[in-house]
Parts: sequence; C-alpha cells; structure tokens
Amino acid sequence: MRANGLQEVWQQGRCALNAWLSIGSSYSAEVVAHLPYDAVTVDLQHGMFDIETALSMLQAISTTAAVPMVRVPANTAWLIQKVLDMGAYGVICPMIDTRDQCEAFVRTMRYPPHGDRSYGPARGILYGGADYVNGADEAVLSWAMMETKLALENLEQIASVPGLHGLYIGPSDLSMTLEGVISNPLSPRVIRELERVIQVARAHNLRVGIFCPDVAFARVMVASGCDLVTVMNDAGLLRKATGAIIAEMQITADL
Ligand code: 3PY
Ligand code: MG
Repeated sequence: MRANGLQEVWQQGRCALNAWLSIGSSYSAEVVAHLPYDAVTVDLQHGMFDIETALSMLQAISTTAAVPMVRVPANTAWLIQKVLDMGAYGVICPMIDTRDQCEAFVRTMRYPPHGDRSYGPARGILYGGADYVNGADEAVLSWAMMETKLALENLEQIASVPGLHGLYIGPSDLSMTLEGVISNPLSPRVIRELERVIQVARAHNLRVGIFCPDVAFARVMVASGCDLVTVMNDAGLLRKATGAIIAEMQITADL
C-alpha cells in the first residue's frame, strides 16, 4: 500500500506544510498541489463546492506527491466514508466536542474489527494500491478538530480515544466560543488553550495540526511543536497576492 507521506515527513522530524482549498476547481487544486506542499486539504465544510467537485480535486491532487486530505462538513458516517472511498488519505472532522463523538468518528474511519467502515474502496485502491484495505486503518489519518469550549473541557477524554491519529486546532471557532470574537493576534486566553491542546496531544502520542492566519503565527506554532501547519487558504492567498499587485501598480501609476 502507498505509504502516507505525512508519516514519512514526521519520521524525518519535520513539521508538515498543508495547503487548504476553498475554491471548487480541479485545475486550481492541481496548481496548488504541484507546489512543494506536504499535504493539500479539500475543505468540504466552508469551501464553495460540493462532493462531486471534491472528487475531481482529489484526482488532481493525486497527480502529485502531496497527501490528499478532506475536511468534511460534519461528523456524518456516509459522508466520511464516501471521501475515504474517493481516496482521501486523511479526514479532518470539525467540531468534535465529546469522547462519544470522537469514538463515532474513529469507528467510521476504520474497517472491522476496529470500526464499521463499509467495504467499497473505489479510488482508495486506485490511489493506495491493491492492498489498501489491509493498511487503510493505519495509513489514513483521522484528525479530530478542537475548536470549541466544550472540546477543551473534554480534551483528555477525546485525546485518549484509541485509533485517533491527531488533533487539529481551529483557532477561529476556538476564539468565537471562548471570547465571542476573533482577534488577530489571538487573545492570550486562546493562545494558552491551544498550547494546552499541543501538550495533551503530545502526552497521548497524537499528531497536532493547526490552521494559521499568517506566516508569523505559523512559525510560532512550528516552534511550539505542531506537526502540521496550514497557512491561509487558497482564496485568502489569491486575495493577498492580487491586492499586493494592485498596490504595486498604484505606486507605479502615481509615479
Ligand atoms: C477554525 O479556525 O475554526 C477553522 O475551522 C480553521 O479551518
Ligand atoms: Mg472552524
């Protein structure tokens, strides 16, 4: 079975760089995945597209070495199993708040006897290889998102669910539920809490990933021991790069 490139990155002691796709286009996904990212995540929660477009985006990503992952919109078994069958090598599940929710998520991700994933691996086999079913439970990463006050209260119980691979921090929802607003830079309370998530992940041998609004914050998160950082999404990067060109051209026009 094809190894998960993220596990290889971590064996080398590196922090992985992940791209985040909110634009529903296989071409856009292909362009991003041809850059030297370690992983590329298709965002079915807040991305502006549906599941069929996600399939073509996963096909585009898998023309490259970047690990294809999906953030699903909810902890919903049929949807999670469909993106697994579509060849996702990692699933990031939002709003995991309790141990029960985390156990249900991990069960959905795994084949019997450890879970209740239904057999029908379709693109899983095309991408992963003929023996996909034997290795999928280990190679395909399950990430529970920690992004609410309630999740923080249940952090230890969630982190100790067997079969879970990682915790993925959502600083925006964390700020919303802790402070009622999103601030940049993040409030000291949010920073304290996300540092606690990193410590608890470490203590339970889990990987930890985080969404970062900019490079400065991502650097701090790498230094804090995160295993995977996402720096902005495709729409944000497009806006930033386009805005920079417009600003430059205005300077030129003023000359
Ligand atoms: C959050 O910050 O809440 C996220 O979901 C980032 O993707
Ligand atoms: Mg969120």
